[in-house]
Amino acid sequence: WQAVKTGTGNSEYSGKVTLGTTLSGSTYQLSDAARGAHKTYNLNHGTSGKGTLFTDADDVWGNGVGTQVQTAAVDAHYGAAQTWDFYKNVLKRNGIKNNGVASYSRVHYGNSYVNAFWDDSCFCMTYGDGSGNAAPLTALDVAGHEMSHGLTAATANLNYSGESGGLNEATSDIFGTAVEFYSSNASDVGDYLIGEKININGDGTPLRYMDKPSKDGGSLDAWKSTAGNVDVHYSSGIANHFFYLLSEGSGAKVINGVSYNSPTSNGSTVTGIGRDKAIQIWYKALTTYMTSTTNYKAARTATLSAASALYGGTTGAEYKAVAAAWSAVNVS
Ligand code: ASN
Ligand code: ZN
Ligand code: CA
Repeated sequence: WQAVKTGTGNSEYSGKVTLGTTLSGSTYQLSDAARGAHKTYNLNHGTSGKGTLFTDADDVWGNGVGTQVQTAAVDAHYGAAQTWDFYKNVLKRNGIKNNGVASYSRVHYGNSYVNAFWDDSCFCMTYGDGSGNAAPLTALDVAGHEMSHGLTAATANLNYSGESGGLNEATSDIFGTAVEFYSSNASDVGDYLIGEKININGDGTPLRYMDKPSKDGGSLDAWKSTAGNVDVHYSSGIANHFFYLLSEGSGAKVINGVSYNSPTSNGSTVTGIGRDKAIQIWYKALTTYMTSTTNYKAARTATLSAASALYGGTTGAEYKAVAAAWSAVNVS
């Protein structure tokens, strides 16, 4: 027999969390019945197959240290749950495919693997242990980012190269960030930084910055004619910057203790409409107006159509803000 349970997790990045678990006989499993039965598996340093479903005797998981075997699983399982809840409660979407079916997560991929990824062929997320195995790539914004590659594949299916690839990457950064804000986790408060918890650069700096993407040394702040030729994790900067400007506006701002200073490429001043509306506009554009070949120019049109449909037509403040934010990143 099986029973739906709520376990306790000691995560590395999100403090003490509750986990959806299943009691099977006398053993607890990391299987979240309330969220499509999403499960988390241990690859135990392998690089193929599903691995082994995490089990536990007392339903208390991990010790908060990344090198402890269950801890990465706690963060990954929690991140998938928060993303599921964000889709359900904010996007009104029942899982990645809107059919109630969950993906699954695999942790401890390979050895000292400093990355995480979505694979559409297994419909699953995979996380490396990071350098020295102490900093698994399992933080909330990373989990939301990877799971949202599944969402993009199930909807607009933006090709993962050229400008559409940058839009694909930005969609994952936008929703990963939205998940971080949504979860209101006291140990991992919302910000417009990507990967600020995983110390991927070894010096405490984040992987990416949405207010001024070029701060990472490679990402584009604004569109230029060669945008389709740069790595998709750099051309994403244009849409990440658009999303920041649309949400928060240009110039200096402090949010949850983090200082931002977002420039515009055309000298304009952009006034934000708030993150909640910006999220709805991006989601409607992704699911209704974007296709696999959407480029930056078409993304402008798609988000304008979404703003018009959601918020009072082409004369509304939201429509005008979308136009202004794209113009501020040189997309016209
Ligand atoms: N973490 C990366 C991503 O999700 C992995 C990759 O580039 N394949 O985009
Ligand atoms: Zn990605
Ligand atoms: Ca973040």
